[in-house]
Amino acid sequence: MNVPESHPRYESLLRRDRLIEGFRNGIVAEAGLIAHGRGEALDYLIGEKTNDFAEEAERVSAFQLLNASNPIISVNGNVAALCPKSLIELASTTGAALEVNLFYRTEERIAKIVEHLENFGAQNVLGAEPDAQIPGLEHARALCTESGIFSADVILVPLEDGDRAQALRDMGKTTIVIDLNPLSRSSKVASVSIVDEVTRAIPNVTKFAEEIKASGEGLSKTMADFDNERNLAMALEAIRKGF
Ligand code: PTJ
Repeated sequence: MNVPESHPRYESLLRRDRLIEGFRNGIVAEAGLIAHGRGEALDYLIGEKTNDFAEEAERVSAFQLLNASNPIISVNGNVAALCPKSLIELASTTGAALEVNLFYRTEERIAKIVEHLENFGAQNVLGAEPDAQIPGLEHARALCTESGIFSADVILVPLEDGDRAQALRDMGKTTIVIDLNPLSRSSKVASVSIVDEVTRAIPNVTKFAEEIKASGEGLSKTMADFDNERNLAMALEAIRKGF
């Protein structure tokens, strides 16, 4: 990209560039470009920064992932293109496994995303050989692995579609959704909704997980007090008021 780092929209332009490149390399779905545009508009409205409500949700998410017995990070085309390194860092800090799981599923795209993550140093990426199904969804979107998403107790699903987010909740899992839209069905059905841009949110969750591990904190007051509905209401209020 020929835009200097001093450009006021550098970060945003870099994200676009990564998605376009991901699309050309067969990682990002066509609809992924559209989905990102919607996210950009909402990010603009929350000031293109991590707000207090998002930080609170990110901290709670770090607790949830660290306290899980089988934490999983679900990876789609957009997230793989936008922040592969941060995904791997979060997985290694929290002991979570990465599983590629796509809305617009093709075996070819799954293989490319697995390879892309491996090129950034990921190991044992799940998803290419599904052997289980999420109940309540039609065939392709239901496919997952038994040792990964199917048996996960805590699952991070960035940019998830509402149906699957609901189906995962119905399985009794703790779901953490990252979505800039506080009104999306995914945000509404999640146990913890992070209303923040995914490239900011994932490193923040890692940072909080590192802090929690270093301090040896147990179940903190932050977690006990967390109310997802109230947190979403604060995000909506921030969008309404403008920044
Ligand atoms: O790679 P696939 O096949 O799994 O497909 C991925 C997409 C994202 C195309 C698919 O899941 C999809 O169509 O998603 P939706 O239903 O458009 O929802 C995407 C949500 O994520 C929207 O509410 C967007 O506002 C939000 N969003 C988009 N980009 C970002 C984002 N949230 C946080 N950070 C972003 N960068």
